[in-house]
Amino acid sequence: MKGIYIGLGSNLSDPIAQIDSAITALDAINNISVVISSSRYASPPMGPQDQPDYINAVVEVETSLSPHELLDKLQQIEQEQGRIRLRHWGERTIDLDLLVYANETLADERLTVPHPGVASREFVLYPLAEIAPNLSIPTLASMEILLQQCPINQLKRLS
Ligand code: A4P
Ligand code: MG
Repeated sequence: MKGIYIGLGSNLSDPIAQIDSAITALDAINNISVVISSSRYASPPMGPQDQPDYINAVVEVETSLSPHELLDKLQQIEQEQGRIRLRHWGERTIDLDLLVYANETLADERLTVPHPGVASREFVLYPLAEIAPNLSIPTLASMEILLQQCPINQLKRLS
């Protein structure tokens, strides 16, 4: 199935390389192929300001995996890349979010799809719109309206 979108974000340990290797790892998984990838985008952190700026991107994948099976794979990649080699264990170098899974909507203790941040986070919405300008996201307004309602703030598309 196509129409499945994954958001990637990193602000530690060479964020661009983290994004690139997560995309390579995704594509290398059986039953997942990356169809298209957005540009990389830079933005100041949402949340605590005493942390580095983020790099974000969105990819479309084609997969036969269910939403929960796909989340398992995303979390595996997070675990493989998710720790820098410092004492304080657990510093996250990559975040992988399942943004949209075709026309499905679901909400349980592990997974909410569409991801609740899609419409309000410019660093998710703008890269998504770059690769899927006409996407219709279940329960949400058209992409055109979503973009109008989401200020781009200091988001920068990297060349
Ligand atoms: N989960 C539920 N739904 C989903 C979904 N659709 N996709 C659950 C992925 N996971 C989903 O996630 C916590 C749990 O959410 C998972 O175990 C899964 O079962 P997490 O990523 O481990 O938790 P977190 O890092 O604490 O997430 P939190 O607090 O939601 O933070 P975010 O949303 O990950 O934000 N600023 C910029 N500019 N760019 C960024 O990318 N990212 C963050 C982290 C903060 N500021 C940022 C950015
Ligand atoms: Mg996450």
